Amino acid sequence: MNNKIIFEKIIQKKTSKNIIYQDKQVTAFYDIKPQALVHFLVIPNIYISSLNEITKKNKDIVGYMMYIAIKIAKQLKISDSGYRIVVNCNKNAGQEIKYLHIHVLGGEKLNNIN
Ligand code: IU
Repeated sequence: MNNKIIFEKIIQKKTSKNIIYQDKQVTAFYDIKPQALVHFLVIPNIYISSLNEITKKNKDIVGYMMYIAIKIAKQLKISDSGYRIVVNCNKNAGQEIKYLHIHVLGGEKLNNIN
């Protein structure tokens, strides 16, 4: 099964029991291999392969994904202590899943990346 299909199955609630939030536009779920105490992903329900496929027409989904990511961070009570949002785009950034996703990491002190 390719990676795109795995994320589509998560949206259809056929594989993951880790869904945190879902509405008409986005789905959020806990990462299967967490890189921090709290690590979840937010994805659009409509397939977009990477940031490079964001256009004038579909750009609003990125803001909405961020909005939901922040809202969940607050609900999970990681917002006051702080969290990090990461979006990998293509191979130099290590994007493994060719389905646009926002990583949200927190719940503990994260290593500096810059
Ligand atoms: P990346 O930015 O494409 O490298 O991140 C992909 C993430 O998707 C990575 O952190 C995986 O652990 C995560 N993931 C998942 O949560 N559930 C899955 O079924 C698969 C990957 I495959």
